[in-house]
Amino acid sequence: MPIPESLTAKPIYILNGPNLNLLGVREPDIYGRETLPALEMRCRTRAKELGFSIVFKQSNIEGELVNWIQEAREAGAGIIINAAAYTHTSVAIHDALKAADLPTVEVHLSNLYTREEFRHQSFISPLARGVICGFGGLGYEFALLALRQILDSRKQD
Ligand code: CA2
Repeated sequence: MPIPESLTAKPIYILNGPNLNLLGVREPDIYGRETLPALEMRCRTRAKELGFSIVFKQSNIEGELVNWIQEAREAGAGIIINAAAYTHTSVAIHDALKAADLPTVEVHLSNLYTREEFRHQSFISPLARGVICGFGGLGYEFALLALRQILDSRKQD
């Protein structure tokens, strides 16, 4: 019996950068009250509805994020990344995303453009298919929907 395509398809890697493990615990006025495990559950639910499996990771270590991007290059169908503060500093993450050459959506919980000027610069945006910021955890769901459309449109090509 053939295995359904949704079970064989490669996962979407959802990667989260430094301090996002503190979500819901500190600074709720900026980042909301949703914890990272709750955000992961929200992503899993939405991903399942869209026929995706996900790999959901968080690290405070730049090199670990680079390693997961390299893993996604081999094993993933797309990347959703909130690189947190590394967004504004990391040439290493930029280079890894360039090498991965996968459809990538950059997500931020807060609206970067209502915040300090240093948050207006991103090393990731030039490599992303799109950028979503300011919608809290809902932005991750928007990103999954965007990747569904991008990957489906590729299948028809
Ligand atoms: O808005 C976002 O998602 C950010 O990527 C969050 C980063 C920030 O450096 C970016 O400029 C925008 C910071 C993540 C820190 O998360 C915390 C969560 C709760 C308490 C403290 C920090």
